[in-house]
Amino acid sequence: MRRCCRAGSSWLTTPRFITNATTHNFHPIFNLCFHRNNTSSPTASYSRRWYNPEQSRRCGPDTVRHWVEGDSLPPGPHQERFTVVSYNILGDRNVSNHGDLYRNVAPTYLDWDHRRRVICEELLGLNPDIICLQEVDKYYDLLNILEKAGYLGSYKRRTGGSVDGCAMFWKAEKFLLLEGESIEFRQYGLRDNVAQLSVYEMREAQSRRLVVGNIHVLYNPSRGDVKLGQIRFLSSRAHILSEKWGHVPIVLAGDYNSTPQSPIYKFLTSSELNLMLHNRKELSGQRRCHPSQVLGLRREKGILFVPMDRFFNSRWSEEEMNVAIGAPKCHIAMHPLKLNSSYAMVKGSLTTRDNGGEPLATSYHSNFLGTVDYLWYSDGLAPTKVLDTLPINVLKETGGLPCKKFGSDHLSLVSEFVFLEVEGKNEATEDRAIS
Ligand code: KL2
Repeated sequence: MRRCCRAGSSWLTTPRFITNATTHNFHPIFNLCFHRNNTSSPTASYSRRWYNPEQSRRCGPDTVRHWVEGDSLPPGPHQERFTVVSYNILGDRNVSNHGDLYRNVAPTYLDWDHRRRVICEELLGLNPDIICLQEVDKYYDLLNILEKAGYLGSYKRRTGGSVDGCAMFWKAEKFLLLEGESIEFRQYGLRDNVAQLSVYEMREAQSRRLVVGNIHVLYNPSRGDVKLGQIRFLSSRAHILSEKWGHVPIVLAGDYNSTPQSPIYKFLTSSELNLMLHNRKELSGQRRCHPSQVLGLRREKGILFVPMDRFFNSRWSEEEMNVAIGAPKCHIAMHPLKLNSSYAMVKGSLTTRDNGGEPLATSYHSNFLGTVDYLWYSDGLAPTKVLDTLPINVLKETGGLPCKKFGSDHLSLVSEFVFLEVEGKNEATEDRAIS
């Protein structure tokens, strides 16, 4: 099956509704092309769009995003599905604090009123069941709009001087909030970042419960120890909530400020990391994502010296080890979850993904072009489709985000998940846990 819809100029204001024959549901799809997963050969529609300079001149870069379906699922009814968005929407305050990152962006595209409209139109067009946002500093602006579309919301502001935080919204008719908690990492000596955790129950299938986490990990590229500590702590809290509510599956959304090539990514996927094998200043991979490096305009500096650099900088202080691992005299950081990344598991076009299947870029501004956003999920769930990101060349043509169609310097990540039958697991017990 392959369906494509051409984006009209009014793609955001007039969502299209396309039947998804696999699920027998109607999914509102805007500015999207729908096709089956095919990693080896990008579809004709990709190349037709891509190599048409006329079109590019008339309409600007072709910023159409495509739904990609996952491979076949294990046997089961697969009835209970839900969609999750993770989106760093770029705080209004951060636009002014880091103006040099957006010097290529027209001032109108940086204006909050414009960005709020574009971001909300995108979210409403996607019509997701759960929305996890980061860098939210105008929560009530968003709540006002999303409430009218049937969402409830929760917000956790960062500690310290920052005015932004994390926000979660969920469709009230689809999910009941059983329990919500927020994490202030400052309480554990892990800086001023915050995270949220919510436990939901599907209203139409009360045996289906779900833990959803939302985090904006510390930015500082040199402080991989703190990033590890924050991620470890979030996983551990998510695990506790999952056990408490009947061993329920978990989705962890967010901006992890770490790239797919980084040791921190490895930590997330393999649940452990031997810190002695890594330069503590290179745990996040952020330093290798300057647009000029990624676009091949500049040769990577000091590439010959990387091994020596790694050797000399790999010494960790006891305090840094403690921050990363949370236990003294131990070199292995661990977290209790078995996680997969939904984009890595639903392969997209070769033009949008790296060798591991992760997007080539989820964020683009003057100092960064790469991937830091993820939708992680645990056993008991499978991603059935994702909204593909954009090819690097298309992002390059925008000159930098935000742009006319995208209201942030990040792209939204969107995945549909299905509950899987796991024997004796994720079936909530008769008597609910008491919160
Ligand atoms: O990388 V981000 O953008 O997830 O998109 O998270 C942080 C950065 C966000 C919140 O701290 O502000 C951005 N250079 C570039 N960007 C920065 C810097 C910086 N020095 N400090 C914060 N941010």
